[in-house]
Amino acid sequence: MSKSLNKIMAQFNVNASIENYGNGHINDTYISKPDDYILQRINTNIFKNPAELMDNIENVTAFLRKKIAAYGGDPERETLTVVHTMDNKNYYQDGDACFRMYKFVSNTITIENADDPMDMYRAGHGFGRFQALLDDYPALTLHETIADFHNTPKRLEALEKAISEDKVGRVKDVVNEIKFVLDRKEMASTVVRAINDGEIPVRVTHNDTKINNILFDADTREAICVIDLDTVMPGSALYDFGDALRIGASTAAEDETNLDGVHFGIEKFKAFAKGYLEETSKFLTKKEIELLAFSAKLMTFECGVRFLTDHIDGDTYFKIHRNNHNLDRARNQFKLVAEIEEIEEELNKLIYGICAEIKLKNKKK
Ligand code: ADP
Ligand code: GN1
Ligand code: MG
Repeated sequence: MSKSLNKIMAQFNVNASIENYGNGHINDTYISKPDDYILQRINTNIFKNPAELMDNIENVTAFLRKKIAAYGGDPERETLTVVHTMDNKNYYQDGDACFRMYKFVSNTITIENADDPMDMYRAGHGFGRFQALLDDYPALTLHETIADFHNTPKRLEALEKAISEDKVGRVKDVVNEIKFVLDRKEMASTVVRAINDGEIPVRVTHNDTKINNILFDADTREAICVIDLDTVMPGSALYDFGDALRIGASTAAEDETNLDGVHFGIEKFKAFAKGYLEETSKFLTKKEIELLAFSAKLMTFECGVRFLTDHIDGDTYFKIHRNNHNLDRARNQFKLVAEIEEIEEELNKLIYGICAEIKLKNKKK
């Protein structure tokens, strides 16, 4: 592979060949051969302060490592390990480019789209445990790596700005999608308002809980390690719960264009919620529980808004692999939002049913 990447690897004292890896939309990921290390080029157009970002990751993984050791887990497999450069830095800067390295967590798989609700149950445990382990981490000591990341009203403002600028002349082709968003403008502020009013707490959250951001054990399929920690910041548990269901509960990929095949799977929602609540119901507040089902709708909506904005802006943020890729993604997300609207009450009942079951089980113990 590229000679210059080999030079970068050498900065981390690793001499190996290297290949492209992973399906992320933001960073460039490579794997060493033999597969002992992951090298990533941090997307510094998006993450403007790599030093602060790596500071967050080092601190959070160090905290997790202690907790994992305390419960008898394996810190080498259950959280990421940052590899330092030869001069003991946690990333290497080569001109404008920034690279970091992690130990490769072996014998694991990633799942792009869960077909089996049991995988969603395990994912729910994975992200729920992550939240639980970080429950006593001092949230406000973390840097905000992307300002207002899940501030949905601000995401709408960005869309409105993109529409008014219409930089690449695409607005005329997306009037239906724009209308879909503007018709739902009111719900956008629900979580931000609840945080500002002190109705729901600020917690340490992951903020990008796509199912492919968990490593599952290749043999047992247990969710063992939460990865992609760039957006770990102060946030709301609702962001993590909702965002995980956005693709996790869908019957199709995020960019599926045949919308007849894109549905919000209730069984997968239920399975994820059960796993997540088994880890978190003891500390989530009443208001958070009340908004869990809503958060799946909100986070799917927000991501659709971001894809639509990027399409209108000329595809400058998310990696695209074909024409109209961001528009396809946006339409896919809006199809899911429309479906969740139809079943939101049912989803709420499922949440309360699961909470009651967990309470009963804990009483019997
Ligand atoms: P992005 O921000 O671009 O999504 P990720 O950090 O999620 O990048 O990494 C992309 C993919 O690389 C993941 O989905 C996973 O398959 C793989 N990966 C990342 N880190 C590790 C690791 N430490 N061990 C094993 N696989 C990893
Ligand atoms: C990006 O990095 P990745 O592919 O896990 C994005 C998320 C979006 C997601 C949509 C930093 O996640 O917020 O929900 O794409 N990450 C960032 O698939 O913007
Ligand atoms: Mg990722």
